[in-house]
Amino acid sequence: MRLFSTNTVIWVLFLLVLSTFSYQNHAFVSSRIMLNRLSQSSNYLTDKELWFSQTLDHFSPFDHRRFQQRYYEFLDQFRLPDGPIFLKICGESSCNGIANDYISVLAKKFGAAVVSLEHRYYGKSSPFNSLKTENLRYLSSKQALYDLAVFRQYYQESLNLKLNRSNVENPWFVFGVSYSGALSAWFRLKFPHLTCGSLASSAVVLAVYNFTEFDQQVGDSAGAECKAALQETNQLVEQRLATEGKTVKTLFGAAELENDGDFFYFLADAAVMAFQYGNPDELCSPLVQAKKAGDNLVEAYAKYVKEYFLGGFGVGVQTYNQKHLKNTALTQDSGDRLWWFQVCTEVAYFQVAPLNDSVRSKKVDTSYHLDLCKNVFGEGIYPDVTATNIYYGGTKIAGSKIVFANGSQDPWRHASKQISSTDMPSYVISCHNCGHGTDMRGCPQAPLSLEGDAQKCSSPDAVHKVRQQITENIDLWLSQCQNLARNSL
Ligand SMILES: *[C@@H]1O[C@H](CO)[C@@H](O)[C@H](O)[C@H]1NC(C)=O
Ligand SMILES: *[C@@H]1O[C@H](CO)[C@@H](O)[C@H](O)[C@H]1NC(C)=O
Ligand SMILES: *[C@@H]1O[C@H](CO)[C@@H](O)[C@H](O)[C@H]1NC(C)=O
Ligand SMILES: CC(=O)N[C@H]1CO[C@H](CO)[C@@H](O)[C@@H]1O
Repeated sequence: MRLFSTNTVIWVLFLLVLSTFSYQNHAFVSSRIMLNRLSQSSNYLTDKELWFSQTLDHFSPFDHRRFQQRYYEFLDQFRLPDGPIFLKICGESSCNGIANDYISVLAKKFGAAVVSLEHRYYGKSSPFNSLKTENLRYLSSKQALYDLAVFRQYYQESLNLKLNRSNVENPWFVFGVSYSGALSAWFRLKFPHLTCGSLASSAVVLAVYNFTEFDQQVGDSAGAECKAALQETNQLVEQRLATEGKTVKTLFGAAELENDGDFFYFLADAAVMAFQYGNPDELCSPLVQAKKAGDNLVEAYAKYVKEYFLGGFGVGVQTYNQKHLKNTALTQDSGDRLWWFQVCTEVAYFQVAPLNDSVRSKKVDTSYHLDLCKNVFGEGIYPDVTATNIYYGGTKIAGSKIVFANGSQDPWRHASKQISSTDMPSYVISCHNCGHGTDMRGCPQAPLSLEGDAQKCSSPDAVHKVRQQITENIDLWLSQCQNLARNSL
């Protein structure tokens, strides 16, 4: 049994209050947030919450404060007592359970336990009730990696206790998609003795300041016709905004976005979503159709945005509203503010319009992002991308036993490691609707298909092939780990 501090009582009360809020049925969050929020418990292998007492500041010798961090365990497939343990890293959103994606297939194949730790600050793992900038000082990927290391030790020890044994190590393997994919690679890099290998799916390991390749990939993924239609649409919106701003914003269901920059970012992200998450035709078919028929492009795009982006995906317009991002109260939508803090301090990925031939409005530029960081978090907050890449290595990451996998249509892949190197294979899954995290999530990537159904990918074979390669890597590295353990006995 763990002993709880008196703070825990306060925490439990707070969580009770929190859990009485009705959770929105968001199936999905914006590309800034990048991860799925799942609403139905049937989408999870488990959503039974467990708690762990975590150190607030791993880098201070004086500060011994702790906070409660949420985690999950799924043991149905676990081959007792020495099967592998899959650590599925949760990223920049509330972690409401272990999602039933391709990990369930892998767990079955390897007889693995699956455990998942919520990222500090997100969901119910916030150390503070107020998310004012000063309180966000312990929100970083570095602290998060240390959380994972400490949790991994704690979980192994409690498993040993349960099994009445000591000094036994199960072979661990880490998994993550997107930002948590980067954490997966970085965990293997910084704590190689704690894991046998890593799957870094659509892992954004390179911090990028002016991320122009992002918009270029959107154009490439759209194809010539759809790209031209998107560009024309954006120009038309820009023109109309000058004279009838409120009317145009209302047409897109986004009247609340008073800042024009926020509105243009919102418009750009609505298109991104189609390619990033494997639903390109939902956007391109109606737009190209409208162009051919000489119909109003702005109205066609507005229909897509309202019915599909806001309606089907359930993205909230407020996600793009700096007024909302400034809100320091802890709510179920705090993830937006928290992720922007990580963007504005560590990784940037500023999705600016390229100088030439951009799809998005030129108004989404570097100044827009820097102004946002300043407006939302205050003076002096800006991303030190160079420091981040020095710390982790960017695409020159000097790790080992890390598999990278990217989707051909995913704009994020340009912040990932796309070239294979010794001990770090990199695979690209190429198909018409292969986007962010296709290896784990199949197609489309959102809304999530259970068990990462690959049949709806335009080339299921491309997915199967990469999954086969991933499985071979996991198998090899787990067995090397087990041999090592055996030899050291
Ligand atoms: C645990 O192991 C010890 C030593 O092998 C043994 O004496 C004890 O009975 C075991 N306890 C349980 C609960 O299995
Ligand atoms: C980013 O783009 C802005 C505007 O084009 C430019 O002033 C700045 O030097 C660029 N910064 C980097 C690091 O590339
Ligand atoms: C701008 O983009 C177009 C179309 O991709 C290309 O043909 C042209 O060479 C580019 N111009 C510059 C200055 O890069
Ligand atoms: C492994 C692989 O196919 N990598 C390719 C990914 O895409 C880039 C271009 O964006 C190529 O340069 C890599 O070779």
